[in-house]
Amino acid sequence: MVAEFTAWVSTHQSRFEDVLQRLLPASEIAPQRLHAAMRYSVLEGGKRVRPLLAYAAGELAGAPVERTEIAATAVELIHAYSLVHDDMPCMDDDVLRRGKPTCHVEYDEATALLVGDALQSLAFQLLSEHRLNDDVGRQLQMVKLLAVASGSRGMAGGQAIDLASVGKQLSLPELEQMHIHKTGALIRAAILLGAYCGDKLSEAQLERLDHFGKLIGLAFQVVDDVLDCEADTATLGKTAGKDADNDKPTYVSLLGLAGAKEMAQRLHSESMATLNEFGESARRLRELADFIVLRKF
Ligand code: GRG
Repeated sequence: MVAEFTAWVSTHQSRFEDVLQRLLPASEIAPQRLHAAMRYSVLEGGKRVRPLLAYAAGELAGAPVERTEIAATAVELIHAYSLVHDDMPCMDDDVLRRGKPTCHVEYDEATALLVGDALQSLAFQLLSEHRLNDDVGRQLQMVKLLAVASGSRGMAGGQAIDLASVGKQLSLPELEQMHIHKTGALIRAAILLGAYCGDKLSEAQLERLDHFGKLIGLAFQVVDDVLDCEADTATLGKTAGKDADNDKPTYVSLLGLAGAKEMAQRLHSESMATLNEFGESARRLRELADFIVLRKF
């Protein structure tokens, strides 16, 4: 990574951590145990890829950073809720997440369920109580966008397909549909929500940005599948090799390791092409796309 990009990432990650600290309910406030578990599940962990994408898209769209980071927080809270629920015994049944015991292990199952519920509600509370765009219609559109991206036609729907596909052989288009929803929808939403906090982009440019989000969201998942095979548990901070153990269809099981890596490269190139017209102003998005494809964790 270029030193200047690394500095941008650290600055924004640390700024974002402060935002999360501030916006999450304090653990001294009742109900203390639930608030402590929410903070445990969100703070001090994770790459913060979605918030970084939102910051970068916000910069491209000329958005005030104070607005972008509220949208970024909403997306990250939905992401954190999905991880907490995904790790529960009724879903993936995992004990390790972000290098720590999963929420239901550290607390209990009922608390983990409530943590996910409360994080999801907080995400929408933030999107509706902070001014994110001077145009109220645009702001309403943002609320709907996150609702659709995380609901049955987005992430939760993708998870339902995932659960139903265990032990089955999916075709490439079926696998793609699953991941466009399960992983891609939220990544795509992070980029658009960041951009919607600004006013500099035309509708055609927003559409191109959305297409970038779709491609890089899928690339993220392909790389995730590769890492699940190649990386170790300590590096990932979550249990490696789970997909094969659970007999889940993945890009690696369908295309082989080399084929999956090739696909990630192809999606990366296609995503870069969508940014051509933005020139230098899309540099951060390009760098984040590189990171997504080259990451080792
Ligand atoms: C429970 C409704 C519901 C949905 C769960 C996102 C998801 C759907 C499940 C998570 C399981 C998983 C491994 C998904 C694949 C890709 C993914 C979202 C990985 C985790 O995201 P990262 O790598 O995690 O950005 P960090 O910890 O860095 O934030």
